[in-house]
Amino acid sequence: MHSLGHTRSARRDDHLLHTPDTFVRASWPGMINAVAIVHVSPAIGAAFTQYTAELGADGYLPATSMQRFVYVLSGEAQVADASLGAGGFAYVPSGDVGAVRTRSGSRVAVIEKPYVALPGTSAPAMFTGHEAHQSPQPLNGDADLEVRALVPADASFDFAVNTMAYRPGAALPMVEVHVMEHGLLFLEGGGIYRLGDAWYPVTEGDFIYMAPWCPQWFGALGKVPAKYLIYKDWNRAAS
Ligand code: UGY
Ligand code: MN
Repeated sequence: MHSLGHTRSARRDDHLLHTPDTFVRASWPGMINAVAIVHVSPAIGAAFTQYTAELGADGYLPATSMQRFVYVLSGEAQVADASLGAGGFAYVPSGDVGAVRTRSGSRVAVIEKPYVALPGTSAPAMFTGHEAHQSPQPLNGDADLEVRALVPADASFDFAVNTMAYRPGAALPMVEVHVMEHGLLFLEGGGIYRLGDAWYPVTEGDFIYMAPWCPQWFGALGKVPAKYLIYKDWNRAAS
């Protein structure tokens, strides 16, 4: 049905809510049977890029010169010699073999960022994993809010990617205001997200960008758990 000009998408100085009804798909040079929805990039002032790539049969997303994190949302995908199903993920360092291939089709969340070296440590190597195999940690002792770290707690990494799962009724214990920026993709369920001075109903498929110091809070609503994938810059001094 026609939207009659209405959408939940909203762009403010310190945040962006990007809902599926407003997604615009484009194919870039080098992509084969694939399109991307860019959710956030340096064009909005972010220090990273995040997009959803939708690959059809025999689809292909070329490698990039930046470090890349790939999370499979659905279907199957290959990164280097690793085969990933839904919930699988891969980290590929800068300038490495980060192309994504699929035989039968796949939807993948992709995060890219120029690597910031840390003197005394060497850049991380490629690794893969599966979200379900990462051990859940309660946030501040709250068993209703589980965090799974998908990137190792190792200072050589300059970003973190976590999933956060909220049982119905669970909420962040405080309004956070911090220097790190976030890219957030809703995987399941929904609730109310506070961003800046606005409160938004949010649900599966929505994307949120939070700029540095964007006030943020979330409470899960409904009968099923809410889960999101969240990126933040990490392990480097603010400068
Ligand atoms: O890691 C975080 O900063 C996380 N707690 N933020 C969020 O969920 N909005
Ligand atoms: Mn936060």
